[in-house]
Amino acid sequence: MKHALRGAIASGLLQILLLLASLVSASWLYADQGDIRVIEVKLGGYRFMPQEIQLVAGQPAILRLVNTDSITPHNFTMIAPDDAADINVDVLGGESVDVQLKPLPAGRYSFYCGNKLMFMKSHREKGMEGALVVAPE
Ligand SMILES: [Cu+2]
Repeated sequence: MKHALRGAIASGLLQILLLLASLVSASWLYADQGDIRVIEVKLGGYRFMPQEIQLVAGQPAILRLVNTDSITPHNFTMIAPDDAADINVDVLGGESVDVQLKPLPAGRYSFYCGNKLMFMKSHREKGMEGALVVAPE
């Protein structure tokens, strides 16, 4: 009886371990297949770092927006030729947000922080702007 119970617990544990192992290997496979470049952009001190982001037309990319200020909320706004590719994302202090970039035609696209406190200069006026430079394929 005791042995049977122990056996049942052991096989239950084994099943859980196998399930975990399959989940882990599935996520590894996924990471292997995804060939998406992740570009980290820091938002802090009224600056973007880097201020210029280089891309190649048609290559998928993810922008990882990291707000390095602990309290000040920032924002990433970019107007694209195609409205569907526009970006307008808020990033709270200390947080980070991933944005999937839609494919863009070659060109230079300005981006900026759209935040502004009443009676104060906008973050953009304080220098919080940059450019996404998309090279032809
Ligand atoms: Cu800002």
